Amino acid sequence: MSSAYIESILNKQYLQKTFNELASQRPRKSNAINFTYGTSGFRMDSSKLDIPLFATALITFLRSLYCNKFIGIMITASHNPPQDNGFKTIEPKGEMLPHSWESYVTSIANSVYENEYSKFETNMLDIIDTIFKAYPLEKKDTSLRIILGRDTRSSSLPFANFLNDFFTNLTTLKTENVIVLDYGIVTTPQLHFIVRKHTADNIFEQMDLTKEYFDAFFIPFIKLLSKVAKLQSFNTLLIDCANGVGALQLEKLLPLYEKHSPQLKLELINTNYQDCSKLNVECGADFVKTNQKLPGGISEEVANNPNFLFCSLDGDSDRIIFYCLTADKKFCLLDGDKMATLIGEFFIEKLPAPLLESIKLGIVQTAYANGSSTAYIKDVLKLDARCAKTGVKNLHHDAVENFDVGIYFEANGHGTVIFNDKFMQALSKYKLEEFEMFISLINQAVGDAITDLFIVVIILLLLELDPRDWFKKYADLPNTLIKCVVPDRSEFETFDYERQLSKPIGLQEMIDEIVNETNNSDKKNRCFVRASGTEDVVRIYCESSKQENLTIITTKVLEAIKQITNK
Ligand code: G16
Repeated sequence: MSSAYIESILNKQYLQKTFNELASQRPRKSNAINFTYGTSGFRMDSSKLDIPLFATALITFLRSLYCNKFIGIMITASHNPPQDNGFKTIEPKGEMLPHSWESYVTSIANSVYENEYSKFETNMLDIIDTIFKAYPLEKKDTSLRIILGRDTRSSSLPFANFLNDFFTNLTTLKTENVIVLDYGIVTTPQLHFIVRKHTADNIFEQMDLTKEYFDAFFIPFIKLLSKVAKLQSFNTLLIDCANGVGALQLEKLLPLYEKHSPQLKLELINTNYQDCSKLNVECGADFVKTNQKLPGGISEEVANNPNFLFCSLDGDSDRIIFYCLTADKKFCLLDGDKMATLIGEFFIEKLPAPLLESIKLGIVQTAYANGSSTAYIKDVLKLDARCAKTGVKNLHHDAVENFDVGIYFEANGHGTVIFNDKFMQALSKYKLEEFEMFISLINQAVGDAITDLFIVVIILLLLELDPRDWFKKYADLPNTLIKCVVPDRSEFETFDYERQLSKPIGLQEMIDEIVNETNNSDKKNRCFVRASGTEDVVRIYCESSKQENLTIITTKVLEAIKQITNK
């Protein structure tokens, strides 16, 4: 395939018309922004997303032709505020866009700035040439296969309409070779599942795959629940849906769940997904993790009821955070680190020793993992703990490359478990029916709040573990995560898995000095700064064995950032 071939199947008039419409609005909408396909695709205020949308559509078009398979686009800004939105593409097997293609889509977005269509077209064809030189492929029969999904934001439907229109009109391929399936409002993990399913089963038309998604994970969940003799520590799980798509999907699931008369009650709060202005506001996984407190919508009576366990989903239901209160009302955060260690412990407890010895089982975290969790993994669980850059795609790759069973979680509650054929073959030699059913609860494609919910609940119930005892497994070092608005976050460059800055020059030395000056003999102070890939801020993470050090360190680091960026 070559740029000449792509050129021959483009409806140039349509492309030019669309480009000109963008160009006419450009000064108003996308004033001098340097676009980057970041941690989770493009993400920013929805009013500025016109060019990223166009670039995402073009790269998806190319990727679909290149793979000759379905490629998905999810329209969501997940944990971000309601006015934001974003796009990320989903590969045929449910993975994220390959790293090298991220730079192509970034180049396309930034090249739209040339005001003339002819310059843009030359630039785009150059990029296409670069792509197909790097990925040579000869194909005669190409087809465009796209799957769309979106969250509940008010801007999501207009974006989906644009994409439907764009793909239908962009090419001169025969109609039967252009398939655009719009799955409407779905969670991000559901869209990953749907794309994977279309690819695996060669399905070319739209089907009720959200039902299949639920069946795949929900049926083993119900079966495992029925094996629990009697609920010991909690009898109700209260799910904060962040007023997002999780509410819509779980509201469909709840009547099915109740038909099985389960002992464990599931209750939903923050379910107002119809009012987009409420999405993630004072609720949801990010709110609970960052503020380390209960979300809105929980009465004091419920909060103090020892029979309740709580959890919060995020805006597109790919992350989850658990929590509970102690008898003296202490807030116990059960975050991604706690989930990773719980799952690790469950594998260790349930797998026979010879099997465990024959496989590589380990945990992948990021720089945000609490130091106590990493120490617990290494010293108590005796497992390998690895660090990857922020973004589940990075953790996923690391887990696949290094482990037969890789448990990966970001502290913010985003993660899952992957296992390879070697593990599955080894497992099949033992007759561990219950464990096999347990692993079928796991969505290996991507971090998924709903399946993670099933996993954690089943582990707690099968181990008869009280959530408060889960919390006590290790004590988190006091920590804080704050945001800082800077003139240009792209000036912040990191190395060492984002634990250190190489730019702006001099800032890392200042941070080191601040951290050292308050360090106790245990040397547990830690602080790092990195540019967010999803919000226009830099993030400052700090932990220490002394709570009072956190404010001292972050105040000084904020001053240092101000000093350096205002130079
Ligand atoms: C996304 C990514 C996560 C990442 C988070 C914050 O989450 O999927 O892996 O941890 O953004 O990233 P950053 O610190 O770069 O802004 P979500 O749930 O918003 O899609």
